[in-house]
Amino acid sequence: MKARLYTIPGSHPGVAVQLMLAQKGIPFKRTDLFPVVSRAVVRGLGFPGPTVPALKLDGKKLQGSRTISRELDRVRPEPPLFPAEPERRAAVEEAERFGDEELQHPIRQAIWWAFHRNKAPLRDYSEGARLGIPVGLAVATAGPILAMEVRVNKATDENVRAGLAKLGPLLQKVDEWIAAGILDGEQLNAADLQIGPSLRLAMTMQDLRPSIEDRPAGRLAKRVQPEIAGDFPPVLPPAWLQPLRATAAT
Ligand SMILES: N[C@@H](CCC(=O)N[C@@H](CS)C(=O)NCC(=O)O)C(=O)O
Repeated sequence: MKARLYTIPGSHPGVAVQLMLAQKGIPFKRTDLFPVVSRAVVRGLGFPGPTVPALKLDGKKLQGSRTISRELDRVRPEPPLFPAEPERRAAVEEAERFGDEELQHPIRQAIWWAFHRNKAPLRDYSEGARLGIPVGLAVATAGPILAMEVRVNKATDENVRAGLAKLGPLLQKVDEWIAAGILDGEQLNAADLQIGPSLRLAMTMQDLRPSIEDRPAGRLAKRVQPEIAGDFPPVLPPAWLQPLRATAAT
């Protein structure tokens, strides 16, 4: 099987797909793209949309972490990413959808907002990235890209603050799914692999880590992705973190 993954360094759904491929035992090559530039590249390669993760699998063009998880189960059924029993499968699909549609984006917005305020930590986050230019140069010239990321992701003060206010209830939901055995079972499923990297990325932010790491959701994230590059010193206004800290404490 021939697989090439197109991703952006640090992309949480990009990590999810790398973990899926690893779990399936499918060797793959990885092309790291510059954020923003990635949009034109991915379209130029013939994928239908502008985002990563995008995967060429035996010539077939797959885009989006949820499309990819399904296709991987189709072409390489073992070990499965989804349970066979219909009710359990529906529960895992719902948790995976939640990870994609509800959890991914507030974290994406918070991290781009943070990089736009302080680009110094980009160097650590870029560890292991293969961008074709020295990381120092990439970081030094990142300003316009960061401004565009804030724009395309609508990472305004208002939206980031609102997203952070929702994070407590989202974590609660993940904890409940773990308690119900839908997540964090013996074998990691598509929802674990979708949700884990989002929470792991959030935990690189010192502002968020204490509210996540000591709860079931945080332990799942570390199980799914034990290592991650990057560490963001405090950057978010404390008032924005207040709702998360209040829910995490209860
Ligand atoms: N929800 C999609 C992710 C789509 C998405 O927004 N991807 C981001 C990276 S995490 C992207 O391609 N951004 C383009 C850019 O940053 O310019 C999935 O799970 O596949």
